[in-house]
Amino acid sequence: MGECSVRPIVVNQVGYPLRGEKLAVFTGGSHQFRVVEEATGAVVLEGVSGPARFDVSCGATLHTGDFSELTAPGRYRIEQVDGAASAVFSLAERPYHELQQGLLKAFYYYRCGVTLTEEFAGPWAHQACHTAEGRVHGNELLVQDSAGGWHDAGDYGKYSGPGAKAVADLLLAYELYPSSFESAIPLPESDGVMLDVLHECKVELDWLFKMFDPATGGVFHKLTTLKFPGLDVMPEDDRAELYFSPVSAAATGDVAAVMALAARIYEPFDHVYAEKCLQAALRAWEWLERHPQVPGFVNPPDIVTGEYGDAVDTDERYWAAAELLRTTGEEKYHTAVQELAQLDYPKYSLGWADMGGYGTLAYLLRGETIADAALYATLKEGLLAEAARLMEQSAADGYRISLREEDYIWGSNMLVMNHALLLLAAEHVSGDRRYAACALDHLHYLLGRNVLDISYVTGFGDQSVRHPHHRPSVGDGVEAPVPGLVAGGPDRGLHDEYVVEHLQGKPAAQCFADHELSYSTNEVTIYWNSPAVFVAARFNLLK
Ligand code: G3I
Ligand code: 9MR
Ligand code: ZN
Repeated sequence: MGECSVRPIVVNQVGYPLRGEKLAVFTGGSHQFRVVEEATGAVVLEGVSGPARFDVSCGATLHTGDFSELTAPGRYRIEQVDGAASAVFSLAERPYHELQQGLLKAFYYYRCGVTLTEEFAGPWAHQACHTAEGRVHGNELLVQDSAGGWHDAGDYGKYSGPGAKAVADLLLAYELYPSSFESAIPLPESDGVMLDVLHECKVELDWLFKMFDPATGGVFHKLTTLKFPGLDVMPEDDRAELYFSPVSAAATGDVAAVMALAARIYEPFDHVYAEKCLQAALRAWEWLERHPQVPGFVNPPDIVTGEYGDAVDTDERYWAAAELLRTTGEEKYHTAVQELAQLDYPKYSLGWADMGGYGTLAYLLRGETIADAALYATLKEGLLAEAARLMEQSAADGYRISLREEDYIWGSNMLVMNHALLLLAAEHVSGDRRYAACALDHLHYLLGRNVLDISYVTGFGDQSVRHPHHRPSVGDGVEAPVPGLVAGGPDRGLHDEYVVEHLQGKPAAQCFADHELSYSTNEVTIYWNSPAVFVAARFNLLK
């Protein structure tokens, strides 16, 4: 495959709930359309799409057709007289249930250090990987246990900050929508007592404990080999030496925050574990206090794996303070939040570099009655203003999402899902359901209602990503990619050789290639999956 082209009729390929708005987007000249039952070819609805307009990000003239009137469960496609047809999609009760399960199961496939057994991984089973101890870079006589956690992405690096973002999204999803997580995935740990989402997050938290520098209490930025292995190397065959990169303030702040969050979430199930998380959070916080000003992380010269450089660490400190406040109730963290909130950095952004949004959410979710009234009001207004901006941008967009042309960056699908998460947070604090409707439009985009007619989630949708830049999917000899993985999506910066050669001059939203060589558009990561789990959890119960 590789290059993807503009398609005449696009829908959410997974489908739509029986009730509520159902829209398809058209690029052809004709405005007449009909909905056809897949099995019988029977026309079940005829309609006319609205006025056409040109969309700059997509480089196409678009119009929207409404088929909300159709409410009978089934499998359908949309057709036009000139022969154009959409992907097949379902109308069903709870159409996003399996999707949510699959997006969460993806984290099992990302597990490192354990055998993925056939019982749980099917054809994607593989041997345990990366079980060796890691060397502390710069102090190479020091070696320590480094096993476990999740691989970051299509590469096998493990990075503290991105890992913390992924866990935070999953724990917040559980906190806001616990009943969406009731069915077992299942996982090897499924026990009917603690939900699988919490079992899965424990995998990463257990590894994050190992990322502490025993000497200082700071958190190592990452654990990787010196360079990336070849694209077809299976995880268990990647046996190069593993190195802990130096401690960074960003990683230490992120881990302080996520450990404080975890301490709260796990307390009802396992007091000892919750206490261990809290002690880790306190350790990391103390490091931050002792290091008020430190330069941002840069890769040591001999390490060329993902850098995740982040020069600004006030947002991570703010998030850590807000989570510690929420978990312990101690006044000193309230003072820290109040001070850090005065500084200038994005307060409604959800990472991986700009984590301030999580601090804001922690403060707002803690509750109004115990908050500093002025700060609470400022942050709530700010959140709703940002949500309003996203709604406005979405209303002006041909596919109803909030990305501006310049937002089609490396990992643009993370922005799509982060924005949806933020809209849902706005719904949560305001009770206004219009934010959720806009968030759902973002899910429709991810699952195929986009200019390329592609579902960016492997294994979900009639025309989903088939060739992700994901080493196990390339190396395992199985035709289908590992399922449930969210691809990065269009990146107008054309950041790899494949897209430089094939996509010159394309409009922003078309700068995507379903090709295994395109690491800047078609890689997958844990922190692109995690906000998608949050969004799917909100809509899992829709009928
Ligand atoms: O923020 C700027 C924005 O202001 C500017 O307008 C825009 C123009 O290109 O760039 C934005 O920065 C981009 C940044 O991501 C935003 O998050 C950079 O161009 C872009 O190069 C950078 O890409 C990161 C990429 O690593 C390269 O460093 C991705 O976010 C990040 O997700 C990705 O992470 C990799 C890891 O290194 C290794 N593991 C896989 C993972 C996913 O590909
Ligand atoms: O394969 C690597 C991918 O997993 C990383 O996310 C990406 C980050 O920059 O880098 C990829 O490796 C490429 C390297 O950066 C440049 N040379 C080609 C490599 C891919 O084959
Ligand atoms: Zn591994």
